[in-house]
Amino acid sequence: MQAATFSNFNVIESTLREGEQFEGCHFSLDDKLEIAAALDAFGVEYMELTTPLASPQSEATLRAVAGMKRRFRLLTHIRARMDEARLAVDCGVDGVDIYIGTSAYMRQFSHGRSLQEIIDSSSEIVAWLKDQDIETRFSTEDTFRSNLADVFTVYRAMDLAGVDRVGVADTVGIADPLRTHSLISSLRQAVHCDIEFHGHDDSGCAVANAWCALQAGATHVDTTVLGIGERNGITALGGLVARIYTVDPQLVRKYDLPLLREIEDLVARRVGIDVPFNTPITGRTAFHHKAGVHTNAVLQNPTSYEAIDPEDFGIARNIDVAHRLVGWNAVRDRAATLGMALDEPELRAATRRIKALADERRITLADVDQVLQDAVTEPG
Ligand code: HCA
Ligand code: CU
Repeated sequence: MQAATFSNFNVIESTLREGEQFEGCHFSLDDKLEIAAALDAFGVEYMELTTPLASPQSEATLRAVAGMKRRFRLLTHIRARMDEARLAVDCGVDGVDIYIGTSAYMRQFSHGRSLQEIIDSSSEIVAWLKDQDIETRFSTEDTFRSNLADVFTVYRAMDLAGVDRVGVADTVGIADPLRTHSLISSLRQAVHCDIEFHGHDDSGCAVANAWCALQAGATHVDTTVLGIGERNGITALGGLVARIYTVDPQLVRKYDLPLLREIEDLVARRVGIDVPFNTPITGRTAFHHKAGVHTNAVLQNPTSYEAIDPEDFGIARNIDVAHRLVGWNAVRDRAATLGMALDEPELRAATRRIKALADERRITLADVDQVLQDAVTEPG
């Protein structure tokens, strides 16, 4: 097993902030409380909620979650503005995630502030928040399209100003694992505080990038359930858990793993989507074994074709026997499940019959069972 270069990591679950930015998402206050409670039971270390300035419901939610019995630390996501920081603290958060764009795009088309202005106003806010005993994070939106010398100047200044974490954001999903590893490794040398990674999935690298960030020294990763967020979203909680599990299952045992599926189903229902078939761990086909060579090996030892033990997540594997690729070992297993005593020649003959039928038409498990039944009643 590959050794992890880290022994612990923190999830900042942003389904109620980044996830709220997902197309068609319209969480009611009750939905948000239900999702927060589910993620608390799962064991995420942090939850990040939409800024209370966004709307009255956003503020009411933040106050309600702040008052909830919970284990996670509550964060909200604010711009570098004192009025927003004051409101956040008044709502009862444990910490704030401050973000500001440092790329030329953001400086020109968004807030229009210079680097020195960014540093000065943010340092003032951080100093005030520290006085209130509030955990602070400062991130640079669109980090990978920013001038890295500029970004590092800001990170160093914020580290000196006393932030608990600096955040790297791949806002448009252009980073790849090597670039992520390299940037976070350099940042690890440049600051003393913790490092957070937030990555979008536009080019399909969000989980891989988050993993590389952790290996390079990041301490916190932003996730959402099923990866929902702006456009096609960010690092998925389940995807990250799967990635880390394959390195060392102990690293994710701090979470209540069998709850993952329930939480994904809940969020999928609330935002009106299906859980995609190829979702790691919980996707409908994640533990579906089909080809004869595979099923034969899996029936003897599941790890031969499984990187993850589905039982750890309360999920059952599926050995598919109703198709032309079926092997006689899988047919024997099915016969045993049905309590039918057939010898090897009978099982091999039944397998040939199943393959022939499957070549004629799409067959089901009932067809397989019928072939086996016939083999029992008409031996030879
Ligand atoms: C956005 C902001 C953000 C912020 C990430 C962060 C991004 O919604 O545009 O605070 O680190 O992707 O840059 O989600
Ligand atoms: Cu984002």
